[in-house]
Amino acid sequence: MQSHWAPPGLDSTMNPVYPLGLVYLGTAISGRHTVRILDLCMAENPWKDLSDTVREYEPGVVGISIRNADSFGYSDIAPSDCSPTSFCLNNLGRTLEVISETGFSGKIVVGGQAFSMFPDQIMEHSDLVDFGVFLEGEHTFSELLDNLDEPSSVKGLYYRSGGEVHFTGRRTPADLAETRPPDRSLLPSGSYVSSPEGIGIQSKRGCILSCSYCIYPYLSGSQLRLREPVEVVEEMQDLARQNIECVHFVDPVFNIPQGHAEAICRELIERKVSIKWIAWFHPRFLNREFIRLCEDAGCVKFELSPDAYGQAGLDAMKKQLTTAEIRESLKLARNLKSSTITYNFLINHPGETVFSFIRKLLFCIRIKLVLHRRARIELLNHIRIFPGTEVHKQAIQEGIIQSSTNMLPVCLKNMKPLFYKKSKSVNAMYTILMQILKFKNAITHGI
Ligand code: B12
Ligand code: SF4
Repeated sequence: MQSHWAPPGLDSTMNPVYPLGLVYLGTAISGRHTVRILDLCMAENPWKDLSDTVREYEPGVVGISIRNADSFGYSDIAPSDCSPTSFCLNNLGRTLEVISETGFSGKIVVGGQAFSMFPDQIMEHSDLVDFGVFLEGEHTFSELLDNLDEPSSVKGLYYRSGGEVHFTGRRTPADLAETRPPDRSLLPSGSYVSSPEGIGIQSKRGCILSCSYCIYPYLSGSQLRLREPVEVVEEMQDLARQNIECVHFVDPVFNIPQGHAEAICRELIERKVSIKWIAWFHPRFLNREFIRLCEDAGCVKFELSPDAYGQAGLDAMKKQLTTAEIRESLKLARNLKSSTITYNFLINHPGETVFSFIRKLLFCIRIKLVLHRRARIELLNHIRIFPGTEVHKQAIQEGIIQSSTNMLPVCLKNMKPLFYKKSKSVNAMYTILMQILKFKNAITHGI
């Protein structure tokens, strides 16, 4: 089950996304077990739906996917203390309560990215959680179902024994060739088609880069595990047959390795698959021919995350990117036929100075002047500090947080200090910028 995580419609970050991880998980156990997937993010009345489903279906095991730590964006701008932010621990508490009230007597298993980022805290939160699956779930969950009475033999698992939580140790990430492609009939994509984020599809797991703030290599490994391009395209072809218009590659970076991305594009073109797609790209590996190939294969949005503009910031965050390469990406983007490009930049990151902040703003203006509506810029994001990243260690050394700081808060007050904001001068400039934007907004909306 995908845990309910936010009041629907109250926050722009809440566009529902197809729970691909759950579908992979269901696929891994289907055939040997009866599977039913419930996405509480799509429910009008989530707690009632949960209660009704458990009563009706009487499962032996309930699996809860905890994807997001909270519903907050990466910026600390908008929310006031009464904004509708929700926190995964609060939602988990309510979820467990509702399940208990049905008289459920089976086992409860949690997993998902937020669980893997905060396993100890989540296990300690409530002893109603029997097991926690760390990182990828296909093999661990599957083995657990066969060994519910002997969990210590299952790698990658948190379990309880003698009143304490134990961890069986990390499991080596599986070869994707050993992982069955997602059987989407377990959760038809139909209700998600209106999501602007498209339906998720995965062509690889892992990222070989190690940007200092990023949690992806921790979550999906720092070695690449690739799916066969033909298999990926067959999945896209199936989705196209079901009238899915747009898919979103959930890969950390689509164009590393470039040959794999090219093979997918060529296969899509050869089979004349009519489906639009979105992906994240690394600017270093873009060139004119590759961009054309992607567009011909259906790419409608190129997402770039240069994050910094200026070499000191790029190096401080280990971006493996140069300012010249970012500028080059803009030149290349002039040739986009019909697709759009998104530039994501962070603010007040390691290595940021007032000078780099101003340069970044000017570059963003330049992007808009050159590309107009074909470009979208995400500029107001701060680094959210997550354990398991280099920035977490750096922030402790720099006194931004303490090693004892609780990184999984349950209220906004405790959440606000968890963003990396070192330079006071940049912060002051950022505040001025926010005031200008608010003023501009007020004028535009006549308030
Ligand atoms: C792609 C992606 C997106 C895309 C989704 C596109 C789409 N159409 O699917 C977009 C851009 C829309 C997006 C949005 C957001 N995202 Co996002 N996203 C990702 C990304 C890169 C991949 C997710 C994915 O699909 N993985 C592939 C599937 C197959 O793997 P999986 O979900 O991890 O599932 C496996 C395991 O987790 C486990 N598992 C999962 N559930 C369960 C349940 C049980 C019971 C068990 C046993 C195991 C298990 O088994 C699965 C199979 O191995 C991850 C980063 C990452 N590397 O994981 C961030 C990530 C999941 N996102 C994150 C966040 C925060 C968000 C947003 C809240 C951002 C925002 N403020 O707007 C929104 C929320 C959207 C929503 N409604 O939930 C965080 C979540 C954790 C956290 N920090 O809170 C991550 C980890 C990134 C980060 N920087 O921290 N996201
Ligand atoms: S930010 Fe992107 S390129 Fe850098 S480590 Fe994370 S996923 Fe990889």
